[in-house]
Amino acid sequence: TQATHVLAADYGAGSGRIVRGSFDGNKISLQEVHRFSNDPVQLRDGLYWDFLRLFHELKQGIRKGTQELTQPVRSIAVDTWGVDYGLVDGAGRLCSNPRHYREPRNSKWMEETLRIVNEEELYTMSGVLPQQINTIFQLIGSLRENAEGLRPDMRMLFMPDLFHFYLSGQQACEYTIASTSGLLHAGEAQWNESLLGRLGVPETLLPPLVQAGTVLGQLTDDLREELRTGPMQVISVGSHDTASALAAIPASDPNFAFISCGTWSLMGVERDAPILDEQSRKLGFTNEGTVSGKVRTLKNRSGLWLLQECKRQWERENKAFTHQELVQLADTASAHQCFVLPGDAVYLPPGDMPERIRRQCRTSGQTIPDSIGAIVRCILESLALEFRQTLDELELVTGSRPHVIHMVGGGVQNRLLCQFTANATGIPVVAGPVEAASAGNCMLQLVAHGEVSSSSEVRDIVAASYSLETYEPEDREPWQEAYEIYQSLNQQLAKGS
Ligand code: LRH
Repeated sequence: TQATHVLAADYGAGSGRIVRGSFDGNKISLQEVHRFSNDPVQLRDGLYWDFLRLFHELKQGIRKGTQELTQPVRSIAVDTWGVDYGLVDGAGRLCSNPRHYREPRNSKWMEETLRIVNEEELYTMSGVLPQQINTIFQLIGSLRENAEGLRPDMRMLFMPDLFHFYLSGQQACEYTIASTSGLLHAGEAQWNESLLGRLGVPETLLPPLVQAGTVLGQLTDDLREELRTGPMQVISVGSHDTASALAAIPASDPNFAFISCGTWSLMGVERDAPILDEQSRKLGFTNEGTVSGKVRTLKNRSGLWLLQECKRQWERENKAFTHQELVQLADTASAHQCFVLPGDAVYLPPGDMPERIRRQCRTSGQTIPDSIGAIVRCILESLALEFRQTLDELELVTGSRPHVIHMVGGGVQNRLLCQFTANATGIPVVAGPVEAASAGNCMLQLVAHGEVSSSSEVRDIVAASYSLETYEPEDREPWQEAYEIYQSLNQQLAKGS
């Protein structure tokens, strides 16, 4: 049988990749055709994404991904990190490079917005936990500063929608990426007009919403000519990377929790309806959309970000290590010496992470990690303990304890983290696939082509296509003790802030 080929572009905050997915009717196989780093650029007035470079890389990926095939590539779809957007004018010109969610000014705009609509109300209206990175706060900032000079012909396009626009000429806003914004009605694919009205956001800014799996159009003639490719559809899949990753979770037991672990760690469960009560807000849960129009209730926390930033800092100090080397150093370091709170706001901006970690250990009266291995171990153990805490809290807000944790994303390559997570939570961790977002992206395109019928078939195909590894819990007692220390650290730091 002949395979169906599709291209998936998956942009993370740290790196991007273009893969070609080939489906033989039973299994999907992914081939990475292009990979690149994603380097935000600090200008005098703020932190930006380099959209032009990112679009250039997409073109290179299309060029490489369509070469030497007997069967043409049928379609392409883009998924990206959440919350960020660009503005385009009526002539389709990009008004400025999109801003980066790590921009410190966002905390000011969050405060300003919460003076108009308070935290409780915003949460129940939108289902999205107020966090300074959210689109809504960034948008209020850009409207108030009016740096781009707002005009009635302008449209706001989330990052994946922006790529899709320059690929196909079509403007649309896909539900899962819009669900990270705080601008929708909780759990629904509908702009929240009353909220927009109160905040003074013109409705003309927002493009029409579409569901994941919508064929937007064709690759433009200009691009086909430039890249020397045949016709190719442009499809909106779960264009939020976390939505695509969740679509590809190879779960057979419906009572599962997921951790999508990359720069961020997103941990939660899939549900029919959002959870909007005070307890879930106070515990820090948010509700975002899934590719089947449902909801995932999850915590959006720092993931490998701390480790990535430490690695960068050590490189600046001429101590370059690969991720695998860092994990080996951590493996031989002593266990349970000190912990940090990876989700603490001090870790949000880029910078000297080892110093911030040492400082948090020092101020909380713990052993100060004095070697690279000790710092990496501290990060990995702390992440696992954070997962344990999130699991307990998920049980509180949903009333049921998951039987298994499915972990996907780059974090899966970190075997120590997978094992620590099983140990800390006391339930098995099924690890893989690493490239879940790309796999979910490809699978949704196949659904749009009618080659795969349902989201459960998507999961079965992913399960059949990858060899997954299960980590059983070990060393329960020391991990329980560590968890108690972690919890008191949490209380101590909550009091201090
Ligand atoms: C992960 C992610 C996450 C958040 C963050 C901004 O890549 O998409 O779900 O939205 O980026």
